[in-house]
Amino acid sequence: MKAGFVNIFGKPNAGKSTLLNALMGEKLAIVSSKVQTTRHRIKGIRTEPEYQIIFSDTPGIIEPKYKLHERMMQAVKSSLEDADVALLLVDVAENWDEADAIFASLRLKVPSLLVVNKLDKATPEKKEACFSFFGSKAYAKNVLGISAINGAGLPELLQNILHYLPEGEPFFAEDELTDLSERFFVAEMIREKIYDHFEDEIPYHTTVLVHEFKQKSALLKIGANIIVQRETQKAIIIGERGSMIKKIGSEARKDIEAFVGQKVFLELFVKVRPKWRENDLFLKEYGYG
Ligand SMILES: Nc1nc2c(ncn2[C@@H]2O[C@H](COP(=O)(O)OP(=O)(O)OP(=O)(O)O)[C@@H](O)[C@H]2O)c(=O)[nH]1
Ligand SMILES: [Mg+2]
Repeated sequence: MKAGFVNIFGKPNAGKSTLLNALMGEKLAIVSSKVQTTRHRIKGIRTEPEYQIIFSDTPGIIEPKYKLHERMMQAVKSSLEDADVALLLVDVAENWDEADAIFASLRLKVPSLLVVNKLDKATPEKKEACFSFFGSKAYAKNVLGISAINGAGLPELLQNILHYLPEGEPFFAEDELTDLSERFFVAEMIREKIYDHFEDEIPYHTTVLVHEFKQKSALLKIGANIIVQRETQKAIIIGERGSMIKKIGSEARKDIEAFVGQKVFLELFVKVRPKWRENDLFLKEYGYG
């Protein structure tokens, strides 16, 4: 039996969450076309007869600008500490030198695989150039190409991971999929809709906290607060006569119902908490502990 932690690192938007979901065959992590979507370490546990891999999605690596960012980078740090195998993910279309500088700075001591993503939209020449750029880097045992969005290259990636995965007994029961709560995933599904529908600073000034999660006969009642920093942002999220919050609520409710497998009554509120991203108490309350 092989068992271990395989942690995914990369710049924002490289496709780390998309890759976690593809490796799990299940949507655990939210995805968006905007940078800095993931804020926590998200574990996905895959148990097969011959192995157990605990994959971790992590926030995109950035230079912290406020306390929320610092917490996000702590999630990256914790994932650096317990990795058995590291996946260094790069978008074939991003700036390779920047990615290289970040990967080199991680000073990984565990076997690391350089994974080039989004090959579905790269020319063969671009792909070759990227492979030869990263092929000469000392931190990578191997360079592999994938498309996380359509699954191309994933069987080979898994083969490579298993090659470097240590022997050992499983860490989790075989029916465990993750270590995070249903409440966490519900909050994330709501947050994903905010990334989908709002531009500029809104997604970055927002967080979501589930405060009620109760079975009421045939219905699961969920209450959640959408936290913003300013009154103007609250007005934008609510929209004209409540149109935007209604849209977010009904889209999120559909995802949540599919996730919990039952009918959900979802109630959303918007709360203004000035500078919550800089406030230790708020950050703790909102799950950025
Ligand atoms: N064309 C293409 N797009 C992809 C692929 N993988 C991911 N994407 C897109 O890239 C964008 C970012 O994907 P995410 O999975 O959210 O990226 P991430 O690395 O988790 O980003 P952060 O959480 O912000 O660090 C989304 O629009 C994805 O649909 C791929 O293989 N091909
Ligand atoms: Mg992500």
